Amino acid sequence: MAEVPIVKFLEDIYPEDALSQQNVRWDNLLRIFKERYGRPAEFVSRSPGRVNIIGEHIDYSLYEVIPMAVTADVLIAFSPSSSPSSPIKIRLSNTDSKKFTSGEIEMPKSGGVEIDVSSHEWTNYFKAGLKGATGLLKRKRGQNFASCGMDVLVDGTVPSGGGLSSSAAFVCASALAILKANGEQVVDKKELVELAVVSERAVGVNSGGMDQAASVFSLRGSALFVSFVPELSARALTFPKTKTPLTFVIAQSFVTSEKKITGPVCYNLRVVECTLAALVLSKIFSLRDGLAADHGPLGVSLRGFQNAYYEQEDGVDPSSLSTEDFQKQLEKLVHMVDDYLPQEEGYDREQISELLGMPIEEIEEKYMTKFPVRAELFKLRQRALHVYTEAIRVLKFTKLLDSSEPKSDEESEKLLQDLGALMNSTQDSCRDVYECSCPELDELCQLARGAGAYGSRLTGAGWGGCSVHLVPQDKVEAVKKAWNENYYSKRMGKNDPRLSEAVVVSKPGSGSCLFLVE
Ligand code: NG1
Ligand code: MG
Repeated sequence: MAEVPIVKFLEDIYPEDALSQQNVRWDNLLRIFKERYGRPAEFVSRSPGRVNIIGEHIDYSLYEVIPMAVTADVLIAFSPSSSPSSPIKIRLSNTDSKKFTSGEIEMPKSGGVEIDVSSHEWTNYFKAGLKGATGLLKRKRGQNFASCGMDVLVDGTVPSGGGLSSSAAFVCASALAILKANGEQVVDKKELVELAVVSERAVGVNSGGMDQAASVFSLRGSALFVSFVPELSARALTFPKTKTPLTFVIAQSFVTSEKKITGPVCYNLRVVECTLAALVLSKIFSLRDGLAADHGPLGVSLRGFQNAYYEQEDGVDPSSLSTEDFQKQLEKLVHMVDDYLPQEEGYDREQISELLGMPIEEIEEKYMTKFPVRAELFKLRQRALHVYTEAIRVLKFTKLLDSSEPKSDEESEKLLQDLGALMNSTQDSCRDVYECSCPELDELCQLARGAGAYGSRLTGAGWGGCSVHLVPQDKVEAVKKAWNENYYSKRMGKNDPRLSEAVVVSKPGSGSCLFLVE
């Protein structure tokens, strides 16, 4: 069991070059807490944002992904209330009180946190964490459990709507704060991730578990290989030493990703399309027992289809599969999708109903009600093709990172090129097959490659937000220059404050922790 660490020094959280800035920030946080609430904060919970290196839009199909935490994070300073009150009160404010207005959450002793998803309030993410943590404590301590009241001050440096998962960082830090305030001595990382995934779904996006896993599990200096089957787990992936050190550069497109909208570009629609693709495939191949329920967001997944199909056809036990055989299975699945889901233009509700032998109403009720989607056509072919090919790319990427250290300059160069090529293919697939890029992200990638990046792609949900680039250290300046001259300067004024956070050279950061204020 891996526990969320309790730390006493900022050195345990941040890289050396970030320390002086972080010291100022933390002092500020603790000072404002005291000013606002008239008493000191007892703890700070912290959870970082993440960048996804490879494995895009496949976490909710239960395929492995490789994200890493960034230094930017959400801090929550808090102190539990000393005396019980009825109703229970949580006072909530943000260090940036102009942008985020303070609020108060009142809960009856019987529990029950109301979240008005339509309001898009920043406090919803705190409520989501509160709901999840309360649920966990009810299971552990009995249904009568009610959270204590508390004072809370939030400070976030992860840009919101920017593809670095500010939402997951906020939900994880909130849940962690609630657990600690209510006296949990140790917090299990896996439990925290699992509850944060479910919690975040309560605020309107039917997400996979990558962001929360990256935020909680990440270890400084390495990327994270996250698996969702047979159960959630994560291991550190270290980067090989290459001649020119491997650097990941993150560039903002400053296009806000509106992934919650219900139009054809919406995230939830992709989840529906992948789920329907899995169901249709399992019908086509007459899976004996249908498609078994798994922990995909809508109950069944493309990974579930893979396992069930090979179990039925070849009697293969998925848990004892070698990586090579796993890859072969995926390659065959790509051909199967190509043959059996031929319709480029998509499938309408009637066709899907016919293929599944299920009335349209039932399909809508089961898969399109909790998170409504608005679409005439469902592109089952393209979505399944992206998922299976992306799962292969993740396998290949992992193999490269796991391989032995390059022994010569040529080997080192080849390794970087191979890693970059996989990232570039992901971008192509996201743009053309999964349709989750946008012209601005495509342009940032083009410019970076032209200036020496090995690989460039969008990161996160896409449709805006951030891009990530594998750049040799000696080309970082050239890449930045290309963006400044051809992208940023054309879109924003020289003095636009956002420019200071447009490009970040990111080192893999550490995951969630609790800080004891002394
Ligand atoms: P963003 O929008 O970048 O936080 C989303 C999902 C992830 C994953 C990626 C695409 C949420 C909270 N997260 O990330 O689970 O599916 O898109 O790979 O919605
Ligand atoms: Mg998010």
